[in-house]
Amino acid sequence: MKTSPLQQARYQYTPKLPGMLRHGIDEICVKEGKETESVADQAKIKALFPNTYGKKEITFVKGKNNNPKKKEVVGVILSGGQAPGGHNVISGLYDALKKANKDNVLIGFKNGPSGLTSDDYLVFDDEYINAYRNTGGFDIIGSGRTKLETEEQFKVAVEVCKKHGITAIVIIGGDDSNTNAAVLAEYFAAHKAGVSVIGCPKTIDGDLKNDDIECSFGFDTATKTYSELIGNIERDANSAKKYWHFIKVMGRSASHVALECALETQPNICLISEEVAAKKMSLSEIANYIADSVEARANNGMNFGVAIIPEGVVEFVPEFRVLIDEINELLAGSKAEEFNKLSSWNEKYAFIEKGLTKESMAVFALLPQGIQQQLFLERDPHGNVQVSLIESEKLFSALVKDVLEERRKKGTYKGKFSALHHFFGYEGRCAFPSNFDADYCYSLGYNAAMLIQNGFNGYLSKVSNLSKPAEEWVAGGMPITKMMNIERRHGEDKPVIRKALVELDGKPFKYFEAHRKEWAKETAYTYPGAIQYYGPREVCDLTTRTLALEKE
Ligand code: FBP
Repeated sequence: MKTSPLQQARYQYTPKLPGMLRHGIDEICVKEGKETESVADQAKIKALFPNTYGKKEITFVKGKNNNPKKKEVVGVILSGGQAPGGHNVISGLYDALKKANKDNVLIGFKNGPSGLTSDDYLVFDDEYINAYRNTGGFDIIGSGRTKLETEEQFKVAVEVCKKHGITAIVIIGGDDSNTNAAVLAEYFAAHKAGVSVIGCPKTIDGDLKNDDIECSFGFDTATKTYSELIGNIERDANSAKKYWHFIKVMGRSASHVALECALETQPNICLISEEVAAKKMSLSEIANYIADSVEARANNGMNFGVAIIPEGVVEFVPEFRVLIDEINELLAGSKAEEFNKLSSWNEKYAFIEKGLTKESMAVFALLPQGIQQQLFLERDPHGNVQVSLIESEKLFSALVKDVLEERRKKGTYKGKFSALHHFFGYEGRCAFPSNFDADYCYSLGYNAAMLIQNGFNGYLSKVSNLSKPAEEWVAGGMPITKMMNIERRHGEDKPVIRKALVELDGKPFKYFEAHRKEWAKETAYTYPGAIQYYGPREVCDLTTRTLALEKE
């Protein structure tokens, strides 16, 4: 395989471990903390996880490791969307396993959780691992979104584990995948399968975090990649002085990515979905809010700007949520066929007009035709609207244009408005991991091996104190059940890891809130530039602004 000079150089990079994990494996022992309780619904979660609930949080400290050195055969799975650093979790896990006992085996199940149930695997060796160290992507074994959640799947998993002599499974995934990891851990314990399950917190969305998990891996690199691009666009905007750029950034639901990019680049506008929901903002209120910035800047001769739009925002606009629910209802079952038989958009529009409530029709009528059609034509296998495909960057620029036209007619707005659109998502998910993610991920994997070696089950690999240099990081583990509560999912009460949305009273949002008025009017752009892998520590090992502010 042909490799680039950077890739060659990255192969040689030695990820930094937390100080405590730098000791020999025989010199690291477990310090037990308090017994844990789930964040809510304690009685219900305890009843659902009788074997794994309430275990103690643990930290690794210097001391004699008295664990018998039994041979470990570990299976690893990458689950869900790609996030920079996944390869390093696997290489950290591999190195620690081999360091503990050269006969230990690491098996990679291919293409996500389905690799376990279909027993599609490979066995790692030095040569294979070395070709992926410190690189982005999940192509080392592939990823997938199959969920491991049914009794049938668990039974097959037990058989596959038996066949390979597997003693532990490591699941690298987001909140859903780690919820399923906890359920699998409980199943293995209840059935005395002799297999433990350890999770690792992954997602560029940054929404798997809580009192124990300071951030999910991949968020650092992905937001740095988007921020570089946004900064470059800001500089272009400030050079050409003729475009407003509407930039949608990934983040399926929470707005952590958008907020972090805003803190890094100081754009004129950044919408935060959680605020939109809290203030119950309507589409036209949002459009007017953006138009105010366009107008204020135009009045100062600046017919250009940058607006960041979080991917999930439309679902947080209450009237839009109702519209989507009504559309899903309108096309449920056989009604979809009736709709699909209509040949022209005019006929379809009349069908829609008849089926929606007056309020939702008013919202629908506001939308540009392209978006209206998207809502009805691109549907998921269950027939529901695919909200993530809605081009919200185009939606908001079209709505802003309409508002500005109205203002022009009234004579209050005299500027020019020319919009360009971008969507940054896949560009960041497989970037070469920043030094932070390379170190953090390697540490998570290495630490997962330590948890396995010490016999823990149903734990999330935990590395904390992340705003400090790596030598001060703290390694340990937290029972996944501690992060769980009961939520309504698909009409059923389910135990799930609580998703972290942007906290409107948290320091990152407060900082943004304190500055955004000025940023909306002035050109206060900052240009973060490309991720630096080599050079001074204060440039190369920077954490996100979000983490820095949260830990201030
Ligand atoms: P995970 O939560 O699985 O990490 O994935 C997050 C994400 O990257 C979102 O930001 C985005 O909405 C989604 O995945 C895209 O998914 P897909 O890769 O299936 O298109």
